[in-house]
Amino acid sequence: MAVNRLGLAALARIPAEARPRVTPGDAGTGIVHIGLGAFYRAHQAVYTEAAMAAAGGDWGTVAVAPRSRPVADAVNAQDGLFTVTELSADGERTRVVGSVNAARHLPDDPDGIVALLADPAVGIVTLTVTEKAYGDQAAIPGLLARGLTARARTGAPLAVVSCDNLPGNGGRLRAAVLRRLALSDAADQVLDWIDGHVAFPATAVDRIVPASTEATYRRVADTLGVTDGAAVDAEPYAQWVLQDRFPAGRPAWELAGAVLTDDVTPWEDLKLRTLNGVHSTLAYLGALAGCDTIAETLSLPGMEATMRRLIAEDVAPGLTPPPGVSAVDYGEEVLARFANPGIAHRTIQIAMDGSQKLPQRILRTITERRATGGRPVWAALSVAAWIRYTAGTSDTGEPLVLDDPLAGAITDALASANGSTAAAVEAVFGLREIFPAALAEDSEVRELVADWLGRLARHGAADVVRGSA
Ligand code: CS2
Repeated sequence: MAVNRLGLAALARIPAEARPRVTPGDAGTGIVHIGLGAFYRAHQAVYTEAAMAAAGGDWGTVAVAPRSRPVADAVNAQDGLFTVTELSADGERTRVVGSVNAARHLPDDPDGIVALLADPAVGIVTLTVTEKAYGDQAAIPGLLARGLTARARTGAPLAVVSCDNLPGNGGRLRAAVLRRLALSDAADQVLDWIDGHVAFPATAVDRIVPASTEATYRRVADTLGVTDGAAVDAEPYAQWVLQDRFPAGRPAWELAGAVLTDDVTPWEDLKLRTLNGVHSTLAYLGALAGCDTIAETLSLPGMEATMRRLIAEDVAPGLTPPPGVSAVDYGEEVLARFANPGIAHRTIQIAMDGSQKLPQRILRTITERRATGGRPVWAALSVAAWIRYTAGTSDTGEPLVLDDPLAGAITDALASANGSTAAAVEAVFGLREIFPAALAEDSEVRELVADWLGRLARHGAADVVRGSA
């Protein structure tokens, strides 16, 4: 039987419970999203669809792919539609999401995207562009600077919403855009207008969404009888906490389960340091031990106990979680989510861009522990695993790819150490873009990390973890 492509015409043949919750294309475009990756499709696109289903509003999305063209082409060939499959021990559930009106490929028409950012019908710009897109060399703040300059002429207010895993993500994005405007000699009127009319709310986002694989696409074809070139897999869990600053209005995301609040900080600290901190630690230890996925890594003897100690002894003491939430209970929930047998989240995917992730995920935990005189033993293991990972060889001698914007600097630092663990730690800690001076000069931390690094080199990650907790 020929399998048809997903699209408006195919919806009638799809079971009713798997169809979009809104009539696709009915809502006018009120949101521009930048970053058409798997995470966006399984997170913000789903929340916005649910919000429109509950309360309406012209909050259809034009989603922009900054680099990759195939996903934009697939979404357009499918009338904006794509599927999300929730996977868990209880089985799988696939459904079509209908909140995206169209996709655009940024390099094809940057001026068109600038015009879209200036369109007064658009009230919100959301972004999932990863940690490294906030630096001064990155293109996205420049694009936003151009868009806001054009928009200032219309005077229409806007919310620009970072959905990346960075602390104070809204403020960081604002600062990056303003730096770009300063370089371009922006008129004072533009800066004043941004001050009064453009909000950069902070957010904390959460859903485990691995990169799609052949299995993802095959599953959709098998269950719905259509092909979907933009299909994604996700865990059932999702969370979105947003600072409620939307000068041009917003979808009723709270009706979709989002938390709208004044202060996102306790949520983002809890999530970044617990979930993402443990995630990165598992990614480096697992990749060293030859594990392909996070779930496989977590099943190594002693691994769960080690992660529990990392959470309870190093992460939790320095956190002020949101009222009524316990960091240790949250950590248990995180470990259960990581064990989800349906989610094949690859260790090397999470290991990517460590230099951009370590500071907020692990180093802040170390700094907090040291501030009260504690010994961050388990967080030091995490740093040691990262250093050993960056050296490029797994415990079984397989090559490990260092996909990181600071790869050159890290590799040079390690080469200068000539194989000595203490020298390696000292050289890597000298990278000021990653390690703040106070932490880098803390000899107790250096010794802890060097000790773990030596043990990892001698015994391998699996044996070190088996014998440690
Ligand atoms: C992961 C995150 O890739 C990574 O670094 O830690 O993408 C993680 O899956 C999400 O933040 C979960 O919300």
